[in-house]
Amino acid sequence: EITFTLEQGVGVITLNRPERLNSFTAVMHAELARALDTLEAHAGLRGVILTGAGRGFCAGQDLGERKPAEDGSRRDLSENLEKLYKPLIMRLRALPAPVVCVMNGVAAGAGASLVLACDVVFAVESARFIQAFSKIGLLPDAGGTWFLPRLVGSARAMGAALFGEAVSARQAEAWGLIWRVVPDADLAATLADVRATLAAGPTRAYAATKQALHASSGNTLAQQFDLECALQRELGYTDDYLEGMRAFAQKRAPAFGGR
Ligand code: LHQ
Repeated sequence: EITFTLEQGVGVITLNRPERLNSFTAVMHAELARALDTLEAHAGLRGVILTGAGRGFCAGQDLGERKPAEDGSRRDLSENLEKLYKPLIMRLRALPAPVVCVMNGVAAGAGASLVLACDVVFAVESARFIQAFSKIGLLPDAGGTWFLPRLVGSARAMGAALFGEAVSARQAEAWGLIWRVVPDADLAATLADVRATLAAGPTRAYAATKQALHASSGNTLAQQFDLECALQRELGYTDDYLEGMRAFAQKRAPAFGGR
């Protein structure tokens, strides 16, 4: 239910259940977990791209798999969240390389949370975000209540989460929920550009940047200085820093090897 390639250090995960807008099933979760095993074990990892097949990115949990019991019985929803969604989101956040979402269409429910867990998000102009949870009597999960207020502030987070109205890609960009909107026609080109950028990037610097920016929301300024010192010390010894400085002096583009 996904396709996964790993070339030149860049993993591309494509959610692939287009007829159900790539909504999550247990099978899809298992396949994503296997892809993450591979990505985590790859010493030369330089980036990951997440996208979807068809007109949607991800419509959240497959509601067919979680059918409300017609007989009125209730169920524990936390198990799925703890065993499937939490590891997925936490593992993507912890990867020592940027995870870039190239959002090809609508993201709803846990699908929206997945997008927000990515380090950088490009979205086609026709894409929308829907905090669909309240419409089925739930709260935003899969990290949604953590990501949303940090990205857009509590007023917008509350409005979006409580009322569940669609947020357009343009609005999401204006709010700072995503990095950039691209024309629908540029989807494939955006994916190719991101792939080339990640494959040729200063991978160690990217990893340190990701780590530091993620750590900042729980740190004081003094703690963040300590982290910057520790990480910059390491980067000062990398091949890529040497190459970056040489390229600057020689007025040419750097050729980073990711080391
Ligand atoms: C779907 C789905 C879907 C199955 C579209 N499932 N088939 C929840 C519970 C438990 C534990 C843990 O966490 C969670 C977290 C969650 O993610 S809760 C939120 C779940 N997601 C939603 O409530 C979103 C449901 N989908 C929608 O509201 C719409 O499909 C959106 C607004 C995403 C897109 O609308 P349209 O562009 O009009 O497409 P559509 O509704 O016609 O969908 C196309 C097909 O995909 C359709 O099937 P059909 O047989 O009629 O062609 C939908 O039934 C199916 N589909 N989402 N989540």
